[in-house]
Amino acid sequence: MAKDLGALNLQNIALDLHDDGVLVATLNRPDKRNALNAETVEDLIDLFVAVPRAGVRAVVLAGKGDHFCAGLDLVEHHQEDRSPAEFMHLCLRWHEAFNKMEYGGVPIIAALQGAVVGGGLELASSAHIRVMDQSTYFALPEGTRGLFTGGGATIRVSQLVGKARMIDMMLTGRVYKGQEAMDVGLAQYMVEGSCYDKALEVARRAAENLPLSNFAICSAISHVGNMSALDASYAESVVAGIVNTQPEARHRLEAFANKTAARVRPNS
Ligand code: 1HE
Repeated sequence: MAKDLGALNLQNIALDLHDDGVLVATLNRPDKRNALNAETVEDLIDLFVAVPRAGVRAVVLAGKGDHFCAGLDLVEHHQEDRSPAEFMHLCLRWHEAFNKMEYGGVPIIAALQGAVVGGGLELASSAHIRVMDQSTYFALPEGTRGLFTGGGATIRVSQLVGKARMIDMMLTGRVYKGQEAMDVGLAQYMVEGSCYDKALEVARRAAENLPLSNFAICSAISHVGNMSALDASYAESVVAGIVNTQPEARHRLEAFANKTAARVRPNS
């Protein structure tokens, strides 16, 4: 385990760092359907603060058991009987974790089986790529539970599916699964077999890219999306200036010029 990761004291996330630099991070509360209690949110912050500095080349974010994540720990929330200020501060911790993921510069591939609901969908939408299988289903049941989203769904889920679909999901409890979930943009891959195996394959492929290219892909696109077109074109130029002149890319360009590099083909 890389030094920064080995020092972590995570309570509810299991880590497995592969030789190729792919880190598998698994939510590890299957008895509670991986519901996000306050402790797990702190784990996510600690983990994704460490990941960009630990030499990790890509992350598979998985959930142990039949369900990826059941969202906010409703039992803890009920028992804590939080004040508005307390819950606001808790939501800010969720945002801290999810922003670290989205803007951290290391590709995160979510393997989504079973329920991906409420805050579980907010977590999944903070990853860069989502992989579903035949068991996966997505929902935002907050409306039916007398709640509202607090972990970034208004930002990320509405970006994925559009405002009108998100409002429908929240007003009616509508569930998306199968091809329809793919069609509305909730996932990029759907497999017959294990979403975990496919997520690992995708992560391994991403890990072959140069880290600086992945850093730009997994941070600049999100930052640029928050800017005016004028500032975005400036920022993109600055990022391209750094990434597209990196010495580590020279041999890849040379291989193309030599005609030894793979060409982009319809089946590649
Ligand atoms: C939980 C939670 C949870 C399960 N918080 N403990 N999220 C929801 O509204 C989803 C709520 N959960 C469910 O609808 C179902 O549990 C599942 C569809 C995910 C799974 O069903 P099932 O039949 O496999 O499990 P179960 O019998 O319902 O639950 C098993 C255990 O997990 C049980 O605990 P036990 O100690 O009684 O065995 C459940 O209490 C526990 N569990 N889900 C706490 N969510 C920042 S704002 C975000 C807003 C939200 O995310 S709203 C939450 C939306």
